[in-house]
Formats: sequence, C-alpha cells, structure tokens
Amino acid sequence: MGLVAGCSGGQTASGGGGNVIKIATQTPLSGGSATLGEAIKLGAQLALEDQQAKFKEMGFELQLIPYDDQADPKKGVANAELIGADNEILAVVGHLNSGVAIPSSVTYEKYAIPMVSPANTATDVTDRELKTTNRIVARDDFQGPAAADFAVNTLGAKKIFIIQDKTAYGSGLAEAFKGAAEELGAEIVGFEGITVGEKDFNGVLNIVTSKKPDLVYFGGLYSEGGLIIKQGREKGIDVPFMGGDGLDSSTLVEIAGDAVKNTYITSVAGDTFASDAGKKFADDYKAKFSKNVESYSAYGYDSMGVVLKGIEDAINANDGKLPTREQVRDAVRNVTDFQGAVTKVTFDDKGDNEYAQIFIYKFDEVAYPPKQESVVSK
Ligand code: ABU
Repeated sequence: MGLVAGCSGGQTASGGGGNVIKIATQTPLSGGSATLGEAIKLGAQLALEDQQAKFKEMGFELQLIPYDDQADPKKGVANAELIGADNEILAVVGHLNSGVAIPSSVTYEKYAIPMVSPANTATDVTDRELKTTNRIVARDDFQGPAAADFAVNTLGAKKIFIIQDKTAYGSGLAEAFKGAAEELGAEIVGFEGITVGEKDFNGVLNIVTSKKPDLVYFGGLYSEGGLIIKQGREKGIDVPFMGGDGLDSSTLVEIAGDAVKNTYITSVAGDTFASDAGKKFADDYKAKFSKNVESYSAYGYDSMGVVLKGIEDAINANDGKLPTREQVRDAVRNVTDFQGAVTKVTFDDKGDNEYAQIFIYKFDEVAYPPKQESVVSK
C-alpha cells in the first residue's frame, strides 16, 4: 500500500511528468439513487473546472475522473481499488450512500487517498477515525434527534410509526430518531424494515393503518420514500410523513406527486439559494448543465473546493512540487474555515465538520425545493 501511495510524491511540476492531478468522484450515476449521485458529480465537476486555470498557472493539470458506484458497496470497493492503483489520483469526492462509503473508505485508507463526502451521514463513516475520511455534512446522531424534537415538540406527534430501509444510513437514522423520540415521550407504535428496490409497500402500510399513528417516519432514500408516501396517501394515511436528507430530492416530488404535501424532512443540506454565493453557483450550474440544482449539488461543489484547497496547501508546503497522497491527506484534514458556496468547513479529529447544521423543510406544494421551516446548529 505504501508503495502505491508513495509513487506520486516529489516530482516537479515541469519535470516532464507528474504534472497531472486527478480527482475522482464516486457516486451512483445509474440506478435509483442517480439523481443525487449525478448532482454531486456535476457540482464537483464545476468546482474543478472553476480552478483549472489557477492550477495550470501553478504548473498542474487538473482532471476529473468520475466513477459510478451504483449505490452498491461491492462496486464502490472495486472502484476504490482502481482509484488506489492510479497514482495520479490524489483525492476522492464521494459517496452518496453511507453503506458504500464505509467499506470503500477502508480501501482509500490503505492507499492514503483522502475522501471528502458531500452527503454521508451515518455515524460509522467517521467514528472509525480513519485519517483519510472526512465529510462536510452533519451526522445522523445530530439529524435523528433534531427530527425527533421537531416531530414531538413542534408537530405534537405522540404515536409514531417508523419504517426504515435496513441500510447503514436508513436504519442508523431511524434508530437515532426512535431513541430521541422515546426520550421526549412519544410512543413508537411500529418499527418495520423494507428493502431497497421494492416497489409495493402495501404490506407495511396496512400495518401502519392498523396502528393509527399521528406521524410516519421513514429512514431511507427518495426512491422508496416517494412510493411509500404515494401509496400511503392512496390508503388514506393523512398524517404527516417525515424523513431525513435521503428524501431531499426533486425525484421525491416526481414520484410522490400530490401526495408529497404535508411531508416534512430534515436535511443536512441547506438552501442553495440562501446566499449570493449559493445563487451564483445555482446559476452557473444551470448555465453549464441545463439542470436545476439538487440538495447535494452545492455540497459536491464545496467538497471539491475543500479537496482543491488541501491540494493547493500541500503543493505550497512542498515547494511547489507535486505532493504525495499522504501530504494531501493531511492537508485536507487541516483545512480550516474553508468558505464554500453554501458551507463553512473545519474538520475535527475524526473528519466531521465542526460547522455542520440540520435544516428542516416542509413540502407544502408539489414543488422542489421545499419550504425551509428552521435551522438547527450544534
Ligand atoms: N445521507 C443521505 C445519503 C444517504 C447516506 O448517507 O447513505
């Protein structure tokens, strides 16, 4: 492992080699999670292209190498091995799915390749304290309790039914929500698992109906969440649905349609349009890709920004020469008060962002983005 990691170090920028710096993205570009996976990749691409001229002046050619992890842990690890074997790749922006990031990051650690995640919220992502693993978003042991506080204290939920998708993300978030909701005095009247890729949720929704909850919470992503909301409303379940950042996508609205009304989500992604920098990012993104931003578009942009700041710092500390992966890894972790389009980033010792926040939204209309209700800071 050290052999591969060390190969990239010490070459001069103009030395007839070693002037290419590749950054990989790893996200789902196909399958049910592709809306958010593509959004991360496009945001990262925009940040890299914004800085290509600056790095050219420093003597380096920046290249983006996108990988499709298909939201599949095995594919993520296989891609991570390919990334590790390419000595010109110095960092990774990814993943979307915590269940893919957790095993893939073990491989990045082996090759000393820093990963900056724009979206992974499961606690295990950073609790393993890998030197290469970082995220710019909040953790699920912050998101779950924030959701529970809102459900119980703002919406007045007393009987809550929880559905979760049995992934590292969905089950972890649902457990964090459940524990906090119980502490606040709510009764959990059901806790059921579904399977990613399922399309017919009538079975679990019949159990929901029989338990008469006053709120249904879902831990999982928008593909299944959209269908659960739609099929739940068709069954006459008219209480609020609630979920986490995995539902924060325009595709939730496309799938659920009119049924999305009266759905609340917490997200680790803030409103892209809340700042001038965010608005400019959204305009540039639309102009370049002819697409509206998704929740994680700007987080892909800011994660790439953190990576490039770390690489720039490592180059400067290395007398303008191409840094090693280890130097980049340490420089990325040491990035301090980085101001991106929508985030401010300083990593703690585990790679969590000290400035991460939780945002609470309501879908009042069949439209995306939803209306922001409140922001929770640590
Ligand atoms: N945090 C939402 C994306 C899903 C995940 O972390 O697995």
